[in-house]
Amino acid sequence: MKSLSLLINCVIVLALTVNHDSMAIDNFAIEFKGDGKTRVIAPDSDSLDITGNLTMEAWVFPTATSGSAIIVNKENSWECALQSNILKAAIKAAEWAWHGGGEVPLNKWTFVAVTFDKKEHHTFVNGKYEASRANQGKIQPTDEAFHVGWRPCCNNEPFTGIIDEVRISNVSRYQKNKNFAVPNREFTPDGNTIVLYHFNEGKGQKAKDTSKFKNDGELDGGAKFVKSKAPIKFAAVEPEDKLTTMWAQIKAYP
Ligand SMILES: [Ca+2]
Ligand SMILES: [Ca+2]
Repeated sequence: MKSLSLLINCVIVLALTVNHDSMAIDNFAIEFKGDGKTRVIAPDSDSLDITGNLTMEAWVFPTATSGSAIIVNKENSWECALQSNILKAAIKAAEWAWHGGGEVPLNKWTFVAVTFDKKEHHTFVNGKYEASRANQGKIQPTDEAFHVGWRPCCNNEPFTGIIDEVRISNVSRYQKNKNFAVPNREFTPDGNTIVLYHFNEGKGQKAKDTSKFKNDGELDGGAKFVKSKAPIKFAAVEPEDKLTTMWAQIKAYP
């Protein structure tokens, strides 16, 4: 009996291993044409009405310089963009104006982050602290939709290039004057994650939000999935992951 159960275990483990390999999903991202139509859009929601601490992050691969190329936008509330290749943000607290710092080159993958702590907003490029701007108070919430690569204002300030791994959080994840290690894996959602798009669907029109708030996006105006070469591995296997759970069950098998 013991050798039989051992054999069964081996077969199950082999099956899981094969299954896991065949799941070898490709990494995808979204390509934006910069034509004023291409966007990812998610409807307004209570969770998107962030009024306190905030972090906006993404991997970006711009292919053209423009006066303003939106990365993420919640109009009249918070947004960040590349303006002549410089990372900037506008957050509607004491002021609604573009400020920032940190150069983002064309045709390279760069990790950009903006944080707000109700006193200032801060920009970070590839984990390096770049600039701060005083902007006291709470952020004004709006009923506007959430967008990637586009804004419903100002000739849309469209992004040209590829964007991957968009995360919006209601916490300030990085601090003024402090650098941090560039993430080498996809993020996993935590309690402060409001939006997390891996964009790994690869086809169709839906961008699934892996946060608990389900701010799913829709690809619109010709936005399309393309293979991503952003230098990140897939998210670490989470404890609640099915494979891990099954593995624990197998190990518990007498
Ligand atoms: Ca709202
Ligand atoms: Ca991706």
